[in-house]
Amino acid sequence: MARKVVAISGITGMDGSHLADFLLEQGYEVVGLVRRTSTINFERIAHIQDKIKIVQADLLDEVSLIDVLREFRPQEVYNLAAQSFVPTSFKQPVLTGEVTALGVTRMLDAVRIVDPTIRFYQASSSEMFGKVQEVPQTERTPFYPRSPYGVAKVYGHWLTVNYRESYNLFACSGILFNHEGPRRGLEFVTHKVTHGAAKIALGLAKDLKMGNLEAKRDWGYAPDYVRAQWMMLQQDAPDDYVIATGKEHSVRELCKIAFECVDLDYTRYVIENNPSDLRPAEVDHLLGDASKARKKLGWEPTVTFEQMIQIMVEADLAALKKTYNL
Ligand code: NAP
Ligand code: F7E
Repeated sequence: MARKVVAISGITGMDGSHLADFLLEQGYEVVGLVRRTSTINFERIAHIQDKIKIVQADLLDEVSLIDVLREFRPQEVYNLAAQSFVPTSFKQPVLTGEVTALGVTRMLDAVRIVDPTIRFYQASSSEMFGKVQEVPQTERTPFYPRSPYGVAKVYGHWLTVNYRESYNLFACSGILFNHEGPRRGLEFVTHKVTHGAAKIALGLAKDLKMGNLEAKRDWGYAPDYVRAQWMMLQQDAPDDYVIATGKEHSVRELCKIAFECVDLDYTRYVIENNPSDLRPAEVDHLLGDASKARKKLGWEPTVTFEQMIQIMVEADLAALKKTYNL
C-alpha cells in the first residue's frame, strides 16, 4: 500500500520537528513547508533531513500553499507555522495578524481548493483564554485574548470551526497549553531559564534578567503534545480539544527547580521585573482541563514538569560544553 503523505507548515519550529519525527515513525511520507530565508535554519530537522521532503512555501503567499498541496497531494495537513512569540506580537501586530490569523485562511482555502477531503489540524493556543473566564479552562470556556498573538489565534480557531461547518472539511483545532523541551526557542521562558541556569553553572554568565515571576502556566512536554495533534486527525469525526497537564506552576517555581538542577539558589542570580521582559498586558495564569482528550483520544501526558526541566537543563549543559569546549 502507498505511504500516507502529510504536509507540515512550520516544520523548522519546535513542534514541526517533533511532529515530523513522530510521523516518520508512523510510516508517513513527510513534506515540510519552509519559507525562504537567506541562511537556512534547519537545526531542528538536521537529523531527519534526508528522510523528509522540504519545499518552499510561505503562509503569506496562498499560491505557494496551493502549489505544494497540488504537487504532493497529502492526506493530512498540520498548520503549525505562526509568528508564535507573544512579545513580538505587540511589536509587530500586523505581521502577526498576517501570518498567525490570515495565514490560517490561506491554508484552509488551499485545502478546500485542492482537495477538501484532506484532514486539517490548526495549532490553536491557550493564549486564547488570556484573562481567564473560568478555572480550569475547557473547550467551552469563553476566550479573552490579551495580546495580538492571542487575538490572531482566536481568529484562526473560529475560521477552522467555520470551514468545518461551512464546507464540511475534516478540520480540527487543538487548543494546546504551553509545551516545551530542549528544542524550544531560547526566548521562551522555560528555555531562557534552563539555558541561563546552565550558563551560570558553567561560569559563562553571572545573572539572569527575567520579567514577571508570578505568572503561572500549565506546562507540558512537546513530544507528548504532537502525539495529541496526530490523534485528533485519526478520529471518525473532526472536533476541537484542549491539551494540557492539569497542573500549574509559576515562573518563580520554574526558576527554583531549574537552578536546583545545577545546585544553585536562583534568588542569588535571577533579577526579576526587568522592564524589557514585562508585557503591555499579561496572562496571569492558565490551567487546562484535558478531560475530553483523555476520554475521546485516550491521550495522556507522560513527562512531568520537574522531569522536563531536568531534561532541558541537561541538554543545555551538554550543548554549552560542546560549544565552549568545556
Ligand atoms: P515555533 O518554534 O515558533 O515555530 C514556528 C514555525 O512557523 C517556524 O517553523 C517558522 O519558520 C514558521 N513560520 C513563521 N512564519 C512563517 C511564514 N510566514 N510562512 C511559513 N512558515 C512560517 O513554534 P512552536 O512552539 O513549534 O509552535 C507551533 C505552533 O503551535 C504555532 O502555531 C504556535 O503558535 C502554536 N502553539 C504553540 C504552543 C507552545 O507552547 N509551543 C502552544 C499552543 C500553540 P522559521 O523557522 O523560518 O522561523
Ligand atoms: O511566557 C512570563 C511571561 O514567552 C510564559 C507560546 O508558545 O505559549 C507560549 O506563550 C510566561 C509569561 O510563553 C519572562 O510574562 C517572565 O507570563 O514562555 P512564554 P507564553 O507567552 O505563555 C502559548 C501557549 C503559545 O501559544 C505561544 O505561542 O512567562 N515571563 N519572565 C517571561 N517570559 C519570557 N519569554 N521571558 C522572560 O524573561
